[in-house]
Amino acid sequence: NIAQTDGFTANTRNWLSGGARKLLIGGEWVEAATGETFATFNPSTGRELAQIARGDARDVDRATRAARAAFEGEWSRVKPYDRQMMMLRLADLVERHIDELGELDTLEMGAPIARIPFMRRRSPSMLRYYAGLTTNLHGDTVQNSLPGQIFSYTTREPIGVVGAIIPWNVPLGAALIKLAPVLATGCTLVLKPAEEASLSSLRLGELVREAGVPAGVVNIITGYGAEAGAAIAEHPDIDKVAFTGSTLTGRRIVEASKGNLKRLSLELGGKSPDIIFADAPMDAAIPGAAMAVFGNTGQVCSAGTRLFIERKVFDEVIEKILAFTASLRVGLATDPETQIGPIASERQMNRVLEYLAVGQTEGARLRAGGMRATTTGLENGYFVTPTVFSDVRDDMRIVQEEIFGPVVAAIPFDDPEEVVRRANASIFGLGAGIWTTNLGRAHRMAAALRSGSVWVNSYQLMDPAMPFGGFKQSGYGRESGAEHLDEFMTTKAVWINTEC
Ligand code: TXE
Repeated sequence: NIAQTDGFTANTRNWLSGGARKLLIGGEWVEAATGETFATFNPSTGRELAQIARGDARDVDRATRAARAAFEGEWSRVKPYDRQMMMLRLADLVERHIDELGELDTLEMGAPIARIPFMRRRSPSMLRYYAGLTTNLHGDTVQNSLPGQIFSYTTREPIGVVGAIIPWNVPLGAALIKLAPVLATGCTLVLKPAEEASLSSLRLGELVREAGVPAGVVNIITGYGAEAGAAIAEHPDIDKVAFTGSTLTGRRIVEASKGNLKRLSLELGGKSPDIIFADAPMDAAIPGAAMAVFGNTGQVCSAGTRLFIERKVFDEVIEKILAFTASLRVGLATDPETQIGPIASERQMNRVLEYLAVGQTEGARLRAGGMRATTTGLENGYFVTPTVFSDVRDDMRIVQEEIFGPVVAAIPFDDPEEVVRRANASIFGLGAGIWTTNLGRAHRMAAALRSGSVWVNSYQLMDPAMPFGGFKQSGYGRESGAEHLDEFMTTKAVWINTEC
């Protein structure tokens, strides 16, 4: 395994050779209660990468007790200013160690190594943005209409112990987007990374301790969804669950969390429309629309998977999209030239391959890709060639269901009202793209599309200061932006009779 990491930082090589990775509970790295571990794999090669502790309900319970004790103890007395300082220290550590963190995501999830410069800016910025808000959290003094001298004010308090269950498609980013508001608001955390991609979360856990965050504030339980994840959703002493993942699992979490009526935020799946009008700035629209779905090998919840193209330019745009797609370099995630890495796991690759078969059975016309890539050097990894379908119907499964792979369905349309209706005809509502040089139309479309984010002449732009989340079955609650903090806080109303 170490040979695969040639060219990587010495820290990554040493860290990976450090034996089975443990759970972080109450500031200590400990084995799972059962002593069991599970294997995680490098999707570029199919080879085992590491053994990781297989946490279950008992470990979640231990972690929740540690998180509760920290919430009620030392952490509750840490001033917002000092939490801010810890977050800024952590942001510096994340920036300093971004090569290692990025390399772990490359090795374990298949994110192309070329992504690291982007991560270097984005990852610490999430912590820094919320650090900035930490000292600005406050309630209000409120005028009331009661007789007498009654003074009323509100305070905003941390909700308590947060369980965060995250997916494997953007491992470090998903961990940071949950961790930053937890630290900012003074909550404590039980984090469960996805079983396919736990390593960068575990390395982040070490940096959290190095930044001086007290023991028990951040606990990390690795393990399977049905064991560790379900135990978090059910646990009676967890106050809130922040979940990112499939709509199916989100629904299970809603059911499992009913026992203590946990607060929930759900960032779920999508089947986002990306709409190219005939007057689009084509030089930007062609690569933009292709990467809107092929970026991160299609494993993005807001990927632009339904590509609507105005009929009069349909053939021309498709030809250009096909040419751009053919130019994309599919390769090992560790190769700096790679643009499209592997699918993150064998399970996910098989799911994508099944959809490719379904698309052809349903009668869609395959224009590019459509198969596992098995060229020399890639044959043991989980590679799928970027795939373009045309001649689809709106009711086909490949047009309605989230595939979560590099697969786009191209669909002609004739007028704006029609495309709005068809774009909105989905159970999901996460992202949407519009490519046009008509400013008025851009605004009209942005208003009419039922989705949490709309990108005009761009796609997938994200920033810690802008909210991200879904309409309809893409979930509820927003991540990023100042309102994300509301999800982690609760309001107390205080009444003082000042006549006594
Ligand atoms: O997701 P899951 P999977 C979609 C995508 C993909 C499909 C399946 O369409 O093809 O989901 O992927 C944990 N109680 N997305 O199976 O199950 C699990 O351990 C509590 C979209 O990987 O949602 C992991 O940590 N937790 C998505 C996390 O949930 C449970 C990103 C996500 O896994 C659990 C990923 C349970 N019963 C997949 N079962 C997005 N919106 O970005 C599993 N988990």
